[in-house]
Amino acid sequence: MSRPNFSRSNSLIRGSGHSLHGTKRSRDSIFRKRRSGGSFKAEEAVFDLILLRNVTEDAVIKNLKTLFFSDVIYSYIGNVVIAVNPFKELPIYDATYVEKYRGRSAFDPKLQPHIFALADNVFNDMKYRGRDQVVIISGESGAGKTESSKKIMQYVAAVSGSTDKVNAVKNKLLNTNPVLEAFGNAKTTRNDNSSRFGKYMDIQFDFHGEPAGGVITTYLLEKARVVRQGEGERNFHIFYQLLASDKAKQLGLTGGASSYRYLNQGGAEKVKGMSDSKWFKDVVKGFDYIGFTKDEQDAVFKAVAAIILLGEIKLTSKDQGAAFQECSDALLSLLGVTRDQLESAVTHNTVIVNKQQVASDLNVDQSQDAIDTLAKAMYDRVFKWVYTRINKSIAADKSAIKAVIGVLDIYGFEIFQHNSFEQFCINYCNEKLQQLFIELTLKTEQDEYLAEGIDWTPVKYFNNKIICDLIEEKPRGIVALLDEESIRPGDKSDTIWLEKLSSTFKSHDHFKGCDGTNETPLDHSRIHETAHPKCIHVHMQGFLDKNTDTLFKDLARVMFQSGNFVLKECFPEGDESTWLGASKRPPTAGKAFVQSMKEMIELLNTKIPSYVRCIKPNHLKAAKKIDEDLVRHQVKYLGLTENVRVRRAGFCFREDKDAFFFRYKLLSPKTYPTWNGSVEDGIAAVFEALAIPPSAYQMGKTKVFIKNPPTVFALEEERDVKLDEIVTRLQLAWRLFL
Ligand code: AOV
Ligand code: MG
Repeated sequence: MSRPNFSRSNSLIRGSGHSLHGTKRSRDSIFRKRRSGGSFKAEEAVFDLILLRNVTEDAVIKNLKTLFFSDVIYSYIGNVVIAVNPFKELPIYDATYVEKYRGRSAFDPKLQPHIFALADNVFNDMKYRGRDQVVIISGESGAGKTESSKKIMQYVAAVSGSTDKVNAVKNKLLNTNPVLEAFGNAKTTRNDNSSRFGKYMDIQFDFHGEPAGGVITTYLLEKARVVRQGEGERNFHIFYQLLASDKAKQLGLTGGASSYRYLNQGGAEKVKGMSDSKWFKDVVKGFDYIGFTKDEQDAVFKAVAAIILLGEIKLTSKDQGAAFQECSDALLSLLGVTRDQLESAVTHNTVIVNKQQVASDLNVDQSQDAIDTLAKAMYDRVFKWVYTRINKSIAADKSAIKAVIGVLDIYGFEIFQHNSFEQFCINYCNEKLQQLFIELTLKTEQDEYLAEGIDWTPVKYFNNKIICDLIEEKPRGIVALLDEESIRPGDKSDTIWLEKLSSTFKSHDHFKGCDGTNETPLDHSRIHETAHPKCIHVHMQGFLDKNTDTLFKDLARVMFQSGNFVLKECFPEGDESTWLGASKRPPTAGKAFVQSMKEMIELLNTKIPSYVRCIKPNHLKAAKKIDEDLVRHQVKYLGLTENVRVRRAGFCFREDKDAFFFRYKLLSPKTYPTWNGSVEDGIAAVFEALAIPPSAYQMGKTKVFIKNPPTVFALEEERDVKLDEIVTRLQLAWRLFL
């Protein structure tokens, strides 16, 4: 008799009582040891944390650790996959592993936990039930989200069709990764390949369940990095890749990365184990596959090179304002503008007063700021242009799409020495996802109990809504107050805004305003985020500028005048003929980000969610090393122990009545070998035979729900014993017969 085909909703049993080796013998001995209260031993690690005998934080960590040191980096909490970053290549992603997990029942308990199991489950549910899916990947910076998202794409590509047409689509989709990572990722102190943008990608499937295309949505690129990098960090990869390529010289880039101001501030121009020149070739190959023309590629690379050279402009003061002291011809040629056009653009600020253009001079410092602003705006918009162009090439016709698998790979929680507007947004994004996780995990449970007519008392859990509200609430959240100050007429200053924050939230549990002490200096505030045991110091200075994010008209104009068609397309507001018309104030960066998060959550809510929770084992990026405090901290804020408890407080196991009875009917002499009664009565007889009290289970409309794992252990154990007896009896009968 084969194991029942555990469906997605009853997958809580997955890995049930299995040791690392998953054999019957070791399983039995584990149960017995457990029953006799034996201490936690290495070989007792479970694949599904729901099956831990005592759900404590220590037990969760020990279990993760035990598995990790046996190179089992994945485990489950029900249908949630936990992934501990191994920081080394493991031979568990090749074709044989794809075959191992392909088409197996969801999270087959005979197989080690794997992200492929989740991918297979998601793929099949999309293919055979036509339901839109989304895999939500979370965890802190460097925990393995981006790698996980690629494994999912790799699996889906491997198990879907292989006609020429489908292969062409798959090639395009897979090639978006090197391109987007080159433009949107950078080395930070936390991660050598850190995503500096949020990414949501829908893989679209046709009516045969084959990949037909995709659509990428991105969230707030950390553009400040273009002009400033912290110690040990780099600018976006593409800058270094371009410099390491044959193209560099043709574009007038004659120096190495360390000679350019926009690229050398972190003093980490090379990344260990990363070949910039090889990656550049992959970017070009990716562009080719996706369908970028050579002209488009050239225009994009010219824009990237121009940004590097913008950083080399030297200014000098002239009369009341500023002028160029040095500006390379190469830069002018890349931008396709004259020296006068560029000089005038970065040294003036034009405003419209009474339908007239009024230009004022900028001094050297202001002009330098204008150059930096231009560099950031160019990069941000070129990035947008690239992914929009990718979408044009990969998106399938709507009428051809049956269902999608979405993959969300955002930037993880991050806390640096200096946390500015970018970290504020990134951490808020993670708070939103954490909130969604809590809500959806509970909601799914509740919905099923409700649908099945099961009695149950909702379980209390920490809801981080209070932190999200602190940031997003209208009219008195941090972002609303920031906006109020940003658009208020008259002189603005961060100080006024900071004072407003301090007084508004003076008794808020998760906020501490500046008080001039060492703990909270004058330009700081502290926000107690979910991911941090203490408050995060947020350097609020500069928030107003970053929020308003104004681009002087002169800068937009010079870009619109550019001979580089990509840049021209990126700055439509530079068209002077539109300046006198009614102009709407663009939304502030903060408001736009809150809105984009709202839309993201709405989008995720329309799909069947699956979760990957990534854990970073150490900050050294080292293999075979677990920093227990660090892991404990993540287990805490990801709410893993809570998650296990919630699942167990409900019903740890559920199974269709027919399948359940088929599996366990041999446990009662009343129901085995023959039974003519109803399935419900038969199931009751099985429970009775094992002296399992009615309080231990409930009969839903279509499924049996079991409260606690020991009941499932008992059923499985008894079943193994009965099977042994049956086999022994058959062997005996066979011998007698001979
Ligand atoms: P992240 O996406 O979670 O961080 P990544 O997915 O970029 O983190 O992982 C960081 C690094 O860890 C990778 O570059 C790999 O070297 C290693 N790694 C992660 N997962 C695996 C795996 N399954 N097998 C082998 N190595 C792995 V961030 O984008 O910074 O939030 O913002
Ligand atoms: Mg990432």
